[in-house]
Amino acid sequence: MANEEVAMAQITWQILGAGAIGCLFAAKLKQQGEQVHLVLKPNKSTSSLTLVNLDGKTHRFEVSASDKLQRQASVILVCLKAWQVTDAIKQHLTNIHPDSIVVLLHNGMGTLAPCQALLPHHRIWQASTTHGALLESAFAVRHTGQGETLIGHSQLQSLIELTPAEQPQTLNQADVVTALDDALPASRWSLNIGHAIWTKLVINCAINPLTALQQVRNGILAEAHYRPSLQRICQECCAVANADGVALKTDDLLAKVEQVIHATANNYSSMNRDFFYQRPTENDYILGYVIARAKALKITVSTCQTLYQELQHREHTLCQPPS
Ligand code: KPL
Repeated sequence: MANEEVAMAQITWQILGAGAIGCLFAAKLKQQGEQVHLVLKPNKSTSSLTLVNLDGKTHRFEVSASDKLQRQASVILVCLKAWQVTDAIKQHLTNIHPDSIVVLLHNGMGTLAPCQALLPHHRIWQASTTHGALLESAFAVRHTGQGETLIGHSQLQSLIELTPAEQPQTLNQADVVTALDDALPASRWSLNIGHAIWTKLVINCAINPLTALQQVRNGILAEAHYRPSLQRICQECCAVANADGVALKTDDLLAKVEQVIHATANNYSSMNRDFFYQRPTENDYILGYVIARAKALKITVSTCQTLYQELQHREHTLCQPPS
């Protein structure tokens, strides 16, 4: 076979972040025979990953892991908390190969612009997943809910994609999405990733703050007295998204939020757990992002603002060392 007929470039996956979603993607890719490297915090190490699949069967995989990104063309899946992303990219900057594709896969918004500023010539994609995952212990993940993963890039990034002469296309969209879809279906390319990311943002704006402040499971929000608050949050976010050029409808969003509340009724939201364990939350990248866009677009978002401030106050109080 002639060289140019080699259909698919070998992908190396580097996963930044070993939380539930990072471990799920790493383990599923390993299960599919993909080459995976886990990039960990300096004080962490592992040589294996455990995966409990939806059918209840447990699998264990050997995995390469270190605190360094390997400098080679790869797909870098960023599965960190939103507030960790920019610092992590700065920290690993010199090891990011010019041909690597960076995929941001986290809750919240607001990391794309700083990442683009740090990596102006790289392909930076965004992804959103509805798969459920639970980290049962370090590097041991349970796949708790079948979902889908959408991947795409902003219009600015498509300019980079459209200049093949400048962009050595060692990996292309189809290779990456096919490999992901084989490992963790359903995964697909989205021509309107902004829509998916904003929809997930609104779901997080509705569910995470209320479940964190009240310290309740997601399912409690199905009680009728929460509906007006959920509706106001959806309305305010929708106005901001629309003004930002993303076509969303309040009723559709509310229906999506209710669907996620039912599907994850027994779960604690990530912000609920961050509060519980007194860890920093993603408030600035969830409600904070909506409020920042609302301010720039001169839109009033009083319910989001009140919740944001309440969370900020409680987070600050919780994180104070005891006197
Ligand atoms: O993404 C989530 C989170 O907890 O961060 C939801 C969808 C709300 C599920 O709990």
